[in-house]
Amino acid sequence: MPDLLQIGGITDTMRERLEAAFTIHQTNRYNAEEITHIVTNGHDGVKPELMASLPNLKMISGYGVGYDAVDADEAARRGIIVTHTPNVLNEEVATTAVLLMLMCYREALRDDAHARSGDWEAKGGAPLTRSADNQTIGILGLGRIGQAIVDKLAPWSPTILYHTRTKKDVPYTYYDNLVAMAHDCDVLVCITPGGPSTNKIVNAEVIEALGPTGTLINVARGSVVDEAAMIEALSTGKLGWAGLDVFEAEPHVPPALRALPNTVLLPHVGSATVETRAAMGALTVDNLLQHLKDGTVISAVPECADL
Ligand code: A2R
Repeated sequence: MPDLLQIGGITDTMRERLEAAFTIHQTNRYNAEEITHIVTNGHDGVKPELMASLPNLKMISGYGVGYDAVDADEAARRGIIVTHTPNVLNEEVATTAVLLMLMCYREALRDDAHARSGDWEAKGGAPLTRSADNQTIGILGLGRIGQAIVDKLAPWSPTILYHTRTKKDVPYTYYDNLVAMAHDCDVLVCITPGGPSTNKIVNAEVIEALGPTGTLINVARGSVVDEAAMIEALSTGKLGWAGLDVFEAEPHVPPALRALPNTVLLPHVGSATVETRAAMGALTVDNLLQHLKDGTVISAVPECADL
């Protein structure tokens, strides 16, 4: 049986299906010459030195849509096919984005603490919050998930703005300038890929343009936002609220951020439901098994589409 290197965890269902077709090796014990396939995830990816050390690698199957932790250009150059799991997580990540936005607007954490602590009975009702209806929402990265977020927001009657590198054929207002869009919106939702082209694209200038009544939602990658600038702005009132599922050096969450009441912090759970993770696991394995069968895959990353 061909040899598969497993990086990070896999579910029991994935293991059962993979064991029927591959000999599975863990990262601490394998023969580099023998490895032809890798299964990994968006966080761990494949380190450049590891990829370079595997002369017979043919395919990398990633569990997750983001593949910034794999050098896909180098893989394509070597004829190694990289796959990911687009689409099957669109709705879940969109739900997470909407959840974070609603929790910021309606102060769900503060009010939960108010009810739970007994303060309601002892001190009276909670202060008013802000309505999430009729807001202007800027989407940074209007791809598969960005569009799902827009669709899921419809009941709150938003005005949608978006910023991408190329204008799309959509009925929303396009901004080629991110600072200008941040200035014009109430909520900025980050849902681009990670990697060098989006590194700290949400910088101090963008954050300050979003402003004291603005809300920053990040369900993309921690690298997309200048975290230090965001913390400074949230601490000094230059930015209103932040709802974050991703962090620059996750799982580390800076103590200064943890202490801020105007934030909602989630431990990178955008796609983390039983149903969606099962679908992602199935596609991750389907890609590997199809490659074994006929050399093709279901969902190659764009860099490897022509291999
Ligand atoms: O820039 P375009 O026209 O290629 O549009 C893509 C946009 N995008 C960017 N926007 C601004 N500046 C950039 N440097 C930049 N790079 C890419 O992000 C496109 O509208 C969107 C990505 O959409 P999809 O490729 O369909 O990705 P999907 O499935 O929505 O997932 C997005 C990311 C993943 O890579 C994970 O990191 C995260 O969501 O969970």
